[in-house]
Amino acid sequence: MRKLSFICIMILLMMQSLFAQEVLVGNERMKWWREARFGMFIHWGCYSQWGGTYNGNKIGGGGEWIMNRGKIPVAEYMDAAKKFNPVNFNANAWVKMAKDAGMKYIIITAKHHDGFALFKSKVSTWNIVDATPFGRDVLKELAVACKNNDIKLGFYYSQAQDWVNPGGAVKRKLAKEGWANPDSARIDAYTKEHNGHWDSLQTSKSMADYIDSVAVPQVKELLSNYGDIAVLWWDTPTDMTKIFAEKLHNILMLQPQIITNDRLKGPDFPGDTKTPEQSIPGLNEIDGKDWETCMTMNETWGFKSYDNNWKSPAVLLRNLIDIASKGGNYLLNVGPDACGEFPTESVNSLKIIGEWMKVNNEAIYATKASLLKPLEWGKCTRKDVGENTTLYFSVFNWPSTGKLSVYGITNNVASASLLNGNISVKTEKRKINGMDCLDIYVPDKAPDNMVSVIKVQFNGLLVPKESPENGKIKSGSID
Ligand code: JFZ
Repeated sequence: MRKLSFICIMILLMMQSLFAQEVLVGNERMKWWREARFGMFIHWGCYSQWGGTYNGNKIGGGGEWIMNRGKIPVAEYMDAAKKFNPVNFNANAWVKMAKDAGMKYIIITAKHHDGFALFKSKVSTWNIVDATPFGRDVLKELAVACKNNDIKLGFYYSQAQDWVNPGGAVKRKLAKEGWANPDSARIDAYTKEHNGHWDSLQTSKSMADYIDSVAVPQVKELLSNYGDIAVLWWDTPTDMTKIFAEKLHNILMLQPQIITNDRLKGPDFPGDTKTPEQSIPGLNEIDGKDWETCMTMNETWGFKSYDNNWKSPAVLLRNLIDIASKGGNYLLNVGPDACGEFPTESVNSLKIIGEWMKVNNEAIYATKASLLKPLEWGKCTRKDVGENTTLYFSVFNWPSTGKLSVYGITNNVASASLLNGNISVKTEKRKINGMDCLDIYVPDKAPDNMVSVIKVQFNGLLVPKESPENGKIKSGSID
């Protein structure tokens, strides 16, 4: 009996250490990603040349969905690629814009739902080298430029939906756009009959054929021919089966350090990161898993010539800080045009964010969620340095009273300064109704016009008296 329990304990201990090793490997793999906090998403393909317009009609939805939304026949869509010639494409210029904005990685659509590969592929001629006059492997050039600039490169790959390579999945629900007389009964009947497809070429093979002859070999090409790949960003699991997902997932072994997201199939393939889209989770939604919010600068991922609903640089910057304050990453999208250039508004926003980052990036990189309750005047990120905590207060609404108050911190302050200009500021601790309050005295005028950061170094590790979960810390507020 004693022998048996000894064996049981040994087995348990072994399992525990195996598990610990696994977690350690995961943490090691995620390290750069967790420190990066800011990346660039690029949606680019032959859909970019349509710019959101088909036969003179403005087509709804993202520019990259035009083939589906417009029900463009496969042959017609492929024919148009013979004019796709983005002669102004310059990998170094793109990478430099990302780097100058303070971004640490780039994820580009290696293949979106229209099946068009931005790389030379041996298994489908529907790729930028074989199907366009441009004839250059864009991913090759980007891989070199990223390597030279110390930027990580990741690939978005639409593993299931493929509207051109036969057998690829097509989202079932049909949208009204592209129909001469949109009538929901007719659309429903058509959807039922055609299962979402609009061209017989799409159904000329089975999805299993497509997975084996296109998706699997292309992912192998992507993970073999472009050096170290940081991220494989799957998208839309339409009609994925467990077998399809396993085949694709297994290829990731080619790049043991690779990070993947949660869009391969569903909950049984969670990947490493959650992918909230176009939204920033609330504090109560953060569950300890790594997450990355992807977001457009206007309202489309792929280029649309007439989408002018641009978020301001200040909104984009505040999103980045909000996300960092909750422990996530910001994957901010650019949709280059048919010439291979970023829209002017995107270039401008990236530049402005980059200027801010030059001064204030230590409030972003390698920071963690602050654990403080929401502040009324800004956001807070945190770094634990050895045995001490540093907090970075990003002030969105500069106080007219010359003072910012933060509640619930008992630690003494070692130093406090504005990041911009490294100017020391005075702080004072007091009790208000039995609650610890830290007052930070700031100049009348904010040093930055969008967001100013105050860095406060504390003695000891900061443990808020009450955690945000039990909701007892009073919000920081301007007194
Ligand atoms: C997908 C794509 O269809 C789209 O074109 C773009 O690439 C985007 C980043 O990802 O769109 C989605 C995917 C998932 C959700 C919404 C849109 N979702 O889970 O709500």
